[in-house]
Amino acid sequence: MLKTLITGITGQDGSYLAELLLKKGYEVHGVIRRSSGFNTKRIDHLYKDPHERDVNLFLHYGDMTDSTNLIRLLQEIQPDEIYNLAAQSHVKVSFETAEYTANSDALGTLRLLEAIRLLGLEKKTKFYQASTSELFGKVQEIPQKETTSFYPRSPYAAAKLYAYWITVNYREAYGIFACNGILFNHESPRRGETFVTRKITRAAGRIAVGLQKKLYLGNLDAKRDWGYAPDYVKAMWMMLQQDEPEDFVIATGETHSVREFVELAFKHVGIDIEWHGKGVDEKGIKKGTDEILVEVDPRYFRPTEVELLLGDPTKAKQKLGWEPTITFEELVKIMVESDLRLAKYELHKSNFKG
Ligand code: NDP
Ligand code: GDR
Repeated sequence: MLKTLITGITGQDGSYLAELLLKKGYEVHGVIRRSSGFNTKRIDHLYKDPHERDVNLFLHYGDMTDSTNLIRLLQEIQPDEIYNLAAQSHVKVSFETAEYTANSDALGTLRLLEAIRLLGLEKKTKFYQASTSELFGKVQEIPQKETTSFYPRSPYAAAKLYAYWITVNYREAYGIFACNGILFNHESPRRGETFVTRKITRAAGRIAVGLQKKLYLGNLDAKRDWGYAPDYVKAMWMMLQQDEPEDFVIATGETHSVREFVELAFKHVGIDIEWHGKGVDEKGIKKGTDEILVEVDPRYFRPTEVELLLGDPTKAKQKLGWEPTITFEELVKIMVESDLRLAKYELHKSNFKG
């Protein structure tokens, strides 16, 4: 039975990847962080009591900032594949926590690669690095592909740039089967609630049932190539099944603005939005009324912004046979429907409390 270690298993991608690998018959090990609250809600449905039979999912406490912990985990598990998904992954937050972001996202990747070397696992353990379209940052070329030059625009992207290159370097220097998946934005009902897509679909659901009045957003003009997370974790696995380790862009090849996402999400709950004003004064108004549902709040602006991301997934299609299965319209619908159900449940709970 193949063994895999997933860092960041409690995150959006980690949870979908764990599902995929368990279905494929892997023994899955995941790193979780100690927290004073519950942080395993995305994987609770996969977890079985270790005393039961046929248990294939094992969780271990750890942290990307703790070298000895990572070394010990690799020594115990001897994984055939590592998926390094753990990261402080919020771009705006990285401006506030730049040093911590570099420690976990950049040095954390180095720590794992060094652990592979130290334990002599170079020929056994394949390594996937969660690289990002944020590496492209300030537009150099459209669409962005594997050969497009990088121009990071945040502490997060700069940390991920180091992680990208150290992964390439350890592949070239020590022959480790290591791949960078340069993944463009991918979303789902499990997306963290402070990323823009989920923030919008949560608000659409809550406004529709009367639990919220307004949605405050930052830059409405930003454009992203948004795909569906379960499609993207499949690509991660496919990369590690190749004969040779390589880096791949994973994207849909379509780009849409935050404004378009808002319009479509609200349409799904029966609300037509009309835009009035410009820049920080722009407002999204419910058609046929004077009800302001969306306002711009500059606190959500970033000191340096990535204005436009559009990926070219041709290499992934040709070499991996990977293609996205969910369109932008379908993605918005999946997320809104899920968040509308959640809002109705919240409403029911609040009525019940009286
Ligand atoms: P999430 O933010 O949903 O999940 C991040 C995961 O990393 C969580 O499990 C989190 O644990 C864990 N984590 C954070 N810091 C540490 C640390 N210091 N030590 C151990 N674990 C830590 O991210 P996604 O699932 O969306 O993304 C997965 C990876 O892919 C990330 O590396 C992200 O940067 C990258 N990426 C994401 C894209 C996207 O659009 N989603 C696109 C391209 C790249 P906890 O639950 O305890 O917070
Ligand atoms: P991003 O995702 O920065 O692309 O990083 P996010 O959803 O945070 O922002 C996308 C764009 O929307 C604009 N925006 C807002 N963003 C947030 N979070 N909140 C707002 O209120 C808001 N209003 C407008 C942002 O300015 C930005 O332009 C995600 C993360 O998953 C990274 O880890 C990953 O590497 C990249 O995607 C690819």
